[in-house]
Amino acid sequence: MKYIDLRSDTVTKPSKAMLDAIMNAKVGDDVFGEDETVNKLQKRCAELTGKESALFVPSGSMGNQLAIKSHTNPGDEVICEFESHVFNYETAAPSVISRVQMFPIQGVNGVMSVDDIKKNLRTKDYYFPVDRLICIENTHNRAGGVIQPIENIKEISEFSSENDIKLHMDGARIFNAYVETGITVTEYASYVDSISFCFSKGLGSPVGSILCGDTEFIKRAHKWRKILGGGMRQAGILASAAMYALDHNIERLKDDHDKANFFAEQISKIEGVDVNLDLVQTNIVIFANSKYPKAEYISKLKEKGVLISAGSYHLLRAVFHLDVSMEEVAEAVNIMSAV
Ligand code: TLP
Repeated sequence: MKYIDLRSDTVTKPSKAMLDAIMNAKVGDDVFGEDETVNKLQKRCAELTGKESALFVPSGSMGNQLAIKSHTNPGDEVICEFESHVFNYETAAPSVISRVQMFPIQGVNGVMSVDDIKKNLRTKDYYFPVDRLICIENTHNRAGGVIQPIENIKEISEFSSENDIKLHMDGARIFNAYVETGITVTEYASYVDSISFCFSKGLGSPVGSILCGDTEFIKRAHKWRKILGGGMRQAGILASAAMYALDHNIERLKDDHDKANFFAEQISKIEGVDVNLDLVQTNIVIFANSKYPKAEYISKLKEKGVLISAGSYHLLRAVFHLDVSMEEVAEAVNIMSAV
């Protein structure tokens, strides 16, 4: 059966044109720093984010974990949002790799206010851990692709510099925020010490993410990438796909947002389906269905050819990407209505 796959924007397969770019990639051994395409990509991403340096990494998770490792010392504390990817979906890696304590703060739809952070900030008393890093996620996955308001980012940025705390942005889907708000990635990145983003989500590459920051930070991350076994040799094969994605697949993300909006509006009319349309800001739709238990509903839809994934708690998630057409989205809506 051909499925309409809405589980994630990670499920896309490289297009013919992207495969051609891969075939023509100039490669070398990146562990020796000799892969031309990786070097070009890193330079381009450093420029794009206005940072001194960038490091190509296999995954968004590794980008986040290298950021945490390179900003902190064991025993430090990292403030993050309660529903963040780094806290929920990275297998407690901060406690294993960086030996830090995560301090999750409940935000509103994925957005932590500076007041919430202030309230929870540790004093300098010796028995407290040191608050060394704050992580924010833009767009916020579990909240449903919610964009962090720029004023909020600015406030957290000012607060963190005043308190000598580093700020990392998990920008796995930062280009989704950009196409919607018009705020450039350079501007978003200017408020944080480090930013990571993924080529393998809406941008449609098969593998790869990037971590950007200052030179000393990236040097530490580079060493830790090697320690974690992330030295990738002829990684230009992957970097060429990432370059292609940056050239061709950014502006089209808006189409994915249109599909998400259409889907959300349509399913909101189905009895038993509950979706907050205000939170559908980019390419993710989080919704609830009161008619069936979650797992049963997912498997009923699968039987009819639609794949969706489980969101947090009782929630369900559908994600829109370049491998699903508007016609397929309409078809998915029809199937959901029938089910
Ligand atoms: N998100 C995946 C799953 O892990 C949930 C998805 O299907 O959405 N930051 C954010 C905000 C993410 O959404 C993800 C992946 C990552 C980091 C990690 O990226 P990868 O999967 O490349 O390690």
